[in-house]
Amino acid sequence: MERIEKLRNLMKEDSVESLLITNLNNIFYLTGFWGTSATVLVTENEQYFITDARYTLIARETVKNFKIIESRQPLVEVDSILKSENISSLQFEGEVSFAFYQNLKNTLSVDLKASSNLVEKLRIIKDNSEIKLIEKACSISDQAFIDVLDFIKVGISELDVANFLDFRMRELGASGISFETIVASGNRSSMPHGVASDKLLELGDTITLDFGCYYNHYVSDMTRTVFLGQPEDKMVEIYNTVLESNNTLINQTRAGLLYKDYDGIARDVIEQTGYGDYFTHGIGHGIGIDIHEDPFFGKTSEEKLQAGMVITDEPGIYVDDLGGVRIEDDLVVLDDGCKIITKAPKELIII
Ligand SMILES: [Mn+2]
Repeated sequence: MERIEKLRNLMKEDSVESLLITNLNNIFYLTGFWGTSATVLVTENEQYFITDARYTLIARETVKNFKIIESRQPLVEVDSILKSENISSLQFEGEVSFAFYQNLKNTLSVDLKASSNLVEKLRIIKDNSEIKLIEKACSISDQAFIDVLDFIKVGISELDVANFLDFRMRELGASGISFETIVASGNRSSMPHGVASDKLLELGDTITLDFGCYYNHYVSDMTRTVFLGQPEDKMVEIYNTVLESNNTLINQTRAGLLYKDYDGIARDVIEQTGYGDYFTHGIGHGIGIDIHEDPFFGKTSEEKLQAGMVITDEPGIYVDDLGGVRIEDDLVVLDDGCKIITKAPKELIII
């Protein structure tokens, strides 16, 4: 079924008379349009795509099955459509700014309804074409990781390493990086999200690399931790604990697993080794067009994994003044298990 028809079914279930979509990633998902100016309105019987003159030609080529309207005042167009279709209520997305909301209130005469994130609900389950793109993005990051191992050495900076990864991913076909590359070495590796700095790599450093790319608008997101020279025994213990946590979760991931158990399975492994207080973030998140998207795994959530979700498995242990380890894979949830789509090596690597 076409995405727009699935969306319309959700609208019916929720009694949403009309839906205004302004999030550009949601619009890309529904229409294939990529640009900075677009507004989508979905009513019971029709769907409208409003953009300005810069994008009209692109829209005519890309956006199929929508009525395309060229305008620099999309809400004025929305108002006239709602009036002509005798629509009395409109749902808009929850993330809009207060200024936009005021604009809605001032321009439209319909009841404004709170968002129920209907497009996000569709995006949570990936179809095969989406999974292929995410797999390709992952294969690019995998190769960049293999290649950066030959580049890392004492005396270069974290930024040098980040720049290498970023450029290498582009060379391998990525259109860009999916978030600011994290290279955290030595004591800085105890910062879960230490973005690359001008700190120089030293012998004995633990180095956490968290990075990803875009391929045809879909992301990869992976983390590996490597050691520059022989690590201390305690860091080896931490590494093996995180790896066991990551692998234990992979072995138990399948459709039907509760979100709270997705977090709990990985967390239990770390707690049993006594490092529970040092695993300070969530176990993972969905990926797709956004680097962080549904599902998110609350420690108490009774929701269940579904086949077709693409999620991260990223346990970590961070000890101040010592260092940190995180290992992150991307997984496709299947009915009877999961498929690991990040394939870069995870055994302890000493450079
Ligand atoms: Mn992640």
